[in-house]
Parts: sequence; structure tokens; C-alpha cells
Amino acid sequence: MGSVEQLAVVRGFARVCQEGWGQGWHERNGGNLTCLLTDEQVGEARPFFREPGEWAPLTEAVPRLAGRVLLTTATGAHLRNVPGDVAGNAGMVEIAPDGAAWRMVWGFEGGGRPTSEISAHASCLAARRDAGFANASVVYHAHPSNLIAMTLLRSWDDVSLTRMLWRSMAECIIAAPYGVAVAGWITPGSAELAAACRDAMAVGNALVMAQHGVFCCGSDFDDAFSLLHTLDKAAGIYLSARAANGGSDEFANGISVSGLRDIAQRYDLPANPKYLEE
Ligand code: 2HA
Ligand code: ZN
Repeated sequence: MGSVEQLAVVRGFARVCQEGWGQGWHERNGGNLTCLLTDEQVGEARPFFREPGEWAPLTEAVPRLAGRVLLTTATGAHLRNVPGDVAGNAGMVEIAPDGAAWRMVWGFEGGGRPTSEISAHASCLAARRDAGFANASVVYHAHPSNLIAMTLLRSWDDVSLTRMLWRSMAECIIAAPYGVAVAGWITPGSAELAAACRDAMAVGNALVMAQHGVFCCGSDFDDAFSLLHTLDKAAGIYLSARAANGGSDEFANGISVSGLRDIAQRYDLPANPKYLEE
């Protein structure tokens, strides 16, 4: 292995940044991405580690991730620039033995630091793993236009939003069987946002933040990216149908609740029954 950039996990990380940019989800320095590395991946990257930086606190401790290494985008980095210069726009941090802090061990060249959402990402991974999803490894935060537009139209809760997205196209319940949690307006980068992520990921793997964006958690890059992509596509269908319907979301046709139940049964989905009540 000649460089960290050649590692498959680092190439996969850069590809998500590139494709998210292509989707229009990362205006300026919007959005961020984190991957929890396996011991094997850390072993391959470790020869390239530098003298660790100072410990910096997380807003909430994540004992579940003690001693682990996260690959994460840099604060202020434009995600479209990650593929061309991973070390200048991303890096690796090690989590402290007590889970309460991080320090830089690779990348962040030119004086960079981890994403402002590092605490939220750590809380997402810890909560998902605490909930029994031992392979939860990727947190993807993006600013997809359709889902954000939906939050301008009305206030949603997890039931109303999940149901509307699931009913918009068949693939949505298959991609997002745990449904979608919803938070109102929360200041980006805040401790409150990290806490909202933790609460959402304890019960599902997607959180929509009003007028801001989405956090998705997955077992790998495809899992997290495709979840976000499917949710935003369903949101786009909802918006165009609503526009074509004179602004109303009283649609003449949509997948019925019994239709959703049939999909859940046929595909043996871990669909949350809360969203399948008549
Ligand atoms: O600009 O997306 O949530 C980075 C962000 C903060
Ligand atoms: Zn954001």
C-alpha cells in the first residue's frame, strides 16, 4: 500500500463525496461524511499516521466508539474537492479511550479540522450500534433539495412524513423500512443537533432536519447513500405531484396502507408497525 488514498475505503469515501456533489446535495461546504474504520483498515492506514493532535471534546461521550478511528470530511471543505485531494479536505480522528474526545491522526492538511458535525456523526454511529446494528459504519449528511422543500410546506412528524414518502413510490418503504425521523429547526453543528441524531438513530436510520438536510446511517457507503437518494427521490415525486395537483396533497391515488403492508410482508421488511396503522 503506497498511500492512504489508495485504500478501498478511502476511494469509496471520495466517490460518495463526488456523487453527492453530482446530485446537487453539497452546495459550497454543505454536508459531511464519516466512516468508522475496521481494525483491518486502521492497520493499513496506521503506517501513514502522524503524531496525534490535541484531544478535543465531543459534545456527548460515545464509549461505544472508544479507541476507534473515523475517516471524516474537514470543516469548511467543499465535498466536490475531496476526490482530488483527500488529505486536504478530509482526515482521520481517533476516539479517546473514554469515548469523550477525538484527536487527529491523519489528513486535515493545511490546518484543517474535522467537520463541525463530528459530534453528531459520532452520536449517530454509537446510537445505531447501541440499538443492535453492530455493522453501522457510515454517517452521511447532505442537503437534498426535495426533502428540504417538503419541510417548508408544513411541519411534519415522523408518522406523517414517513407515510407520505412511503406512499409516493414503492421503493421507498423497501429502502427505508425504519421510516424517517423529523426534527424542527436546529442550529447546525450544535450539541442539540447531536442529541437529536442520537435519539433518531436509536429507533431508525434517517433523520430529516427542517430547512437544513438529512442524516442517514448505514452499514456501508452504498447503504447510506442509497437510503438518502431514495428518500429524496420520493420527496421529489411528492413535490411534483403536489404541483400538478394545484398545490394540494390530497392525491387521487397513492399506495394504500394495506398496499404498504403487502410490500412489507412480501419483502420481509423490518417495517415499523407504527407507520402501517390505518
Ligand atoms: O456546512 O452541512 O450541517 C456543513 C454542514 C453543517
Ligand atoms: Zn448541514
